Amino acid sequence: MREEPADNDTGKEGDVTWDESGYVLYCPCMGRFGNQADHFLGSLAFAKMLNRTLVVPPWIVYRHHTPPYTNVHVPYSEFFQLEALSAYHRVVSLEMFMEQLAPEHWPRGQRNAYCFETAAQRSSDKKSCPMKDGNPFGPFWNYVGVEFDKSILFSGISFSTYHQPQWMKKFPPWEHPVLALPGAPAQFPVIEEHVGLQRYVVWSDSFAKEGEELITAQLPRPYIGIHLRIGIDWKNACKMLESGDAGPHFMASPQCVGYNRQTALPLTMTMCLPDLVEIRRAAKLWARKTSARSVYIATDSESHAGEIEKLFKGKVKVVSLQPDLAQTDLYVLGRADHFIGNCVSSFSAFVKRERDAQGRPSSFFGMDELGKVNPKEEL
Ligand code: GFB
Repeated sequence: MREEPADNDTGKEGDVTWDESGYVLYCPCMGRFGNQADHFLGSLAFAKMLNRTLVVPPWIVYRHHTPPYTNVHVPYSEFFQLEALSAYHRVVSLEMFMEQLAPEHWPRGQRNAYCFETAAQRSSDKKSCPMKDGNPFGPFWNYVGVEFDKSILFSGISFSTYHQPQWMKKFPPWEHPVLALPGAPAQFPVIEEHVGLQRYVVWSDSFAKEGEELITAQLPRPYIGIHLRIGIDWKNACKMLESGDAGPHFMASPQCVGYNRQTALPLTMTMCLPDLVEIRRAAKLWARKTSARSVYIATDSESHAGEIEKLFKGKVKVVSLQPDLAQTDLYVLGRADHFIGNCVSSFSAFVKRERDAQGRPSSFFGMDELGKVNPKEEL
């Protein structure tokens, strides 16, 4: 990973100038926040590898059960500092790119889409990139009023560093200034080499301020943060482990079983979908080890707050806010004195990477060696 400071700070929201080295533009069209964050890190590295400015997309938030009952596109800088990314590489927000650069440098009529030949096979003429087919693709490009004029197909290359020379040769910036892609030019989950890029993903001052106020008001330290990914979609996903087809690498699991398939630890059902026994065990263990005074439970469904409260016999405060913004949970989990995450979830992975970058300890359900606590042992 090359980490010299970027030479041209386009991360600041002000006037931006055109970068002759070109741009990478993509739709974060796979999965929800955690998936999008994994893809973002890989895309950042890809843009740096090609020495092109990364056009930072908004987060796509699926608000289909609560108002406004549609996709919401949240600019990156609502949650994170765009300028913090500039310490790694040149970036510009998609909104700024469209407002200040596209009218002159990427005008209507000259907007090329780039995609794999295999992706174009799905289109009716088999020659067009499926940039706007379906949700979230169509709404994403509509958000910035983009129609594509022409498709440029490629094959035999991947987004890895191995193919860097081919990308440079095939798509020189003077002929192809804006590489607009239907999806992230990155793998999921994020590859090991790019995990450390999380350090450039820094909470915005206003979001951090709100988060700190919440922690001060609600969570006496030390506190442990717990991520319960136990909702119905997750239960269905974890069922794939029962058949044994998934193997140790399943969604975000390389973060805990190891990135090398040959040496990866087994992935168990308890790691994917901890039951109440495991949740209680881990909560009790880590609360005791950290002398926790409170426990924060972030959840995609039920919080089990009552059961966890009982475990501590009223000696430890148990808080679950179920906030409107999932990022509030991410912030509070990130700041905990200890974090217990779900190894398979990319939502947990975001928290784990941030905590690693800041030297804070984490563990995963179903994994700690220390887990062999005598269940009769009281706090
Ligand atoms: O973040 P994410 O990609 O992580 O998607 P996974 C899970 C989403 O569920 C989050 C909500 O972005 C949140 O919107 N969610 C999960 C939570 N846990 C919590 C929580 O503790 N608090 C709050 N507030 N919200 C993948 C999906 O999820 O799971 C894929 O991205 C697919 O699309 C797969 O559905 C099965 O990696 O956990």
